[in-house]
Amino acid sequence: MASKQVYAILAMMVAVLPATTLAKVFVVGDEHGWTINFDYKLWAADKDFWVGAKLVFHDPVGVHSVFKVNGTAFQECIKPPPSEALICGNDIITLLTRGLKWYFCGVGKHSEVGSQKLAISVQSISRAPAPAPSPFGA
Ligand SMILES: *[C@@H]1O[C@H](CO)[C@@H](O)[C@H](O)[C@H]1NC(C)=O
Ligand SMILES: [Cu+2]
Repeated sequence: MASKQVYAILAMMVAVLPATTLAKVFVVGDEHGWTINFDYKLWAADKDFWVGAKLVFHDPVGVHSVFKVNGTAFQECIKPPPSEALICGNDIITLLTRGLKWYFCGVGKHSEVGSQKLAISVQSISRAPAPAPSPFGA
């Protein structure tokens, strides 16, 4: 029966989920990339960031940049020295520790006016539930 197949497929998907959430690579902004006038708060809202996951910023050199900053600098868009910017065009950041992380673009007023800023909360892997029965409990 068709419904049995559907259940079988659903069961497989649930079984695969925990493994895929662990070493995940997030392309920030997905196909929009790292740019102005995109809602990164909304983008981050439905995602779980675990220690070990990677963030990829598609930040064209000379157009955008990435700064990792503290919460105060994030709120007030205080730019660190330019030497601290990540400007390789395809910056990959591995999330090494749990806690809140803040990033913004230091070019022009992209952070202040263009809302080009990303705040995420990284969770520790040791707190991840065991592979069964459901990754959505906590
Ligand atoms: C946050 O970052 C800003 C800009 O780099 C710096 O001036 C400030 O001292 C930092 N605040 C804390 C609490 O580290
Ligand atoms: Cu920018």
